[in-house]
Amino acid sequence: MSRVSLSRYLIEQTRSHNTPADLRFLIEVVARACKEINHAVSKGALGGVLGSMGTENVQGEVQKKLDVISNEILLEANEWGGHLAGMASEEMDNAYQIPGQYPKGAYLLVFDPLDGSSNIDVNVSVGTIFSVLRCPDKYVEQTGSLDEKAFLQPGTEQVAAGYAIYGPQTMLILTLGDSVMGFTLDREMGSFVLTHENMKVPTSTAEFAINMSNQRHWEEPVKRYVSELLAGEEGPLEKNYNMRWIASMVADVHRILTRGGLFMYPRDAREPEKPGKLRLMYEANPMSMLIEQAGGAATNGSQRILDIQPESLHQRVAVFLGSKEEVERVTGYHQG
Ligand code: AHM
Ligand code: MG
Repeated sequence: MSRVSLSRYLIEQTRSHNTPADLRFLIEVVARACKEINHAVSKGALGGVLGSMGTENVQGEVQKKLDVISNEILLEANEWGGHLAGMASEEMDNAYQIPGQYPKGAYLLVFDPLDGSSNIDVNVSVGTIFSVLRCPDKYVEQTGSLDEKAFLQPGTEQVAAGYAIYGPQTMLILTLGDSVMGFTLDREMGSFVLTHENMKVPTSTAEFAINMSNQRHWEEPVKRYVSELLAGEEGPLEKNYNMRWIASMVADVHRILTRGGLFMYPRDAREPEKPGKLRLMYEANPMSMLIEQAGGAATNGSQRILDIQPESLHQRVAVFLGSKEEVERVTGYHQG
């Protein structure tokens, strides 16, 4: 059987599902940038890319050299093609304006250039998460700067979302809104090949992921739920559960897309003014779209993540996502 490359898949989507040509081009450019990031990540110490920059991003987190390199790769790859009205990144304080000499397009690209970067120096999987929105007409300006409000759209408005995972295999996982497809990078040929068609999250699971060291800071519903998971067969759920925590959201979500599971990053009492650690626009929305497209669910404990109206670019959110039965159970505990 002939191999289906990402390019061929996208062209077929353009024909059969009327995927616009400029969206196809956008995904191709993002995929190319991910190959470049993969190259930089895989060089490790040989490329002199490990360690920190000695700077902090807008959230006050230490920036790794590879955070900054990955951000630049994505900006440079995407700024000139005429498919974007603007970009926003976890690593930049403000939205990125398309430089005046380049044409502007219909889409907005939002990304976490290197998620899980605290894992880089210890050689554990990291990844790039991205989300594509349409730029509302009223914000499309051919001159002048793009208003950041253009980005503040609920996750239901995403036209595409995905991530690249840089691990034992490098993969690109993509949804254009009606299924989830997984492509594996053929390192010799330099192309992404469709290897995981129509990825699905099983409805039930016996595996969960949470940073247990924060237990004492969690809210009551999460404390109750996790204590029931830990109680196993003898507890109210009458089932033994297994736990995994990679501390790279891409890697934890990838496991869930492969064999099911529940991922949780609840809000907690350490920083009460912040509703969780993860970012709505760069992490939660794209991952929630993928998980829902694969038959799973994603909430913040009280509502569907994709329905949340963002108020700011770097907004945080609590995240419960994965196999439907468990997401519904933990969400239910928040309700009563
Ligand atoms: P980052 O975008 O700065 O890498 O932070 C996000 C990461 C997620 O990949 C992961 O799920 C989480 O932070 C891990 O947090 P913790 O270190 O609290 O376990
Ligand atoms: Mg991140």
